[in-house]
Amino acid sequence: MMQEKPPQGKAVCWTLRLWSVAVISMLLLSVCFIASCKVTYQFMMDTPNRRLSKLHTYHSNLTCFSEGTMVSDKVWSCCPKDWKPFGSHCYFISTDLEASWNKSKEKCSHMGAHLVVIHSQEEQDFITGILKTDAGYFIGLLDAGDRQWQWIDQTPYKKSATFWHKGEPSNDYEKCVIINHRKSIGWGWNDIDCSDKENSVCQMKKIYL
Ligand code: MMA
Repeated sequence: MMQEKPPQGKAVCWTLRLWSVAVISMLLLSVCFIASCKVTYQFMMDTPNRRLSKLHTYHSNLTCFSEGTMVSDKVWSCCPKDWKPFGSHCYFISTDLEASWNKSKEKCSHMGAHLVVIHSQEEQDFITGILKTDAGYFIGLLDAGDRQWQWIDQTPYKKSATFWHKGEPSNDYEKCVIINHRKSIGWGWNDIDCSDKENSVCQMKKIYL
């Protein structure tokens, strides 16, 4: 006659099973944790390099600057040769061929950049400091319809950080924006026809090494 296992044996069996599940779960979690650390590390190490090699297809020369005052927090930031560094960005004044807003936008993106986006008085002053007073320069600001101004990089348009000339924006059909200099008034923005041919300013993030 078969003898039934004592209930104690059953309990031991269940405890063993539970422990196995716990250990396997812990092992799986550890593997996931190590894998995610590895992916994060590779992403952090790789991002500047990937950007660098992508930018290398447009720009054969970079100029790098050492930033930071302490030896411990010194980093190198780079801009393509002939681009001007300011804050965390590089700027390029495109004057070779005056072009429509769309063409100007394309020219910037062919250099891994976008039309300039201006968010502060300091940035506005830096940019106007490197422009000629007798020309107009497209910036990355566009009327998306009904005078809804939109920056090309999708950052919010803040009215408090705009530099319109007095009386501008002026005409509903003028949907693109230039920076220009008005005699005895100074620098400011003017909305114009997007098909007008103008110079432009491109901007990209600095490359940190
Ligand atoms: C031009 C054109 C407009 C601007 C006015 C200002 C005549 O139109 O640049 O965009 O508002 O000048 O006088």
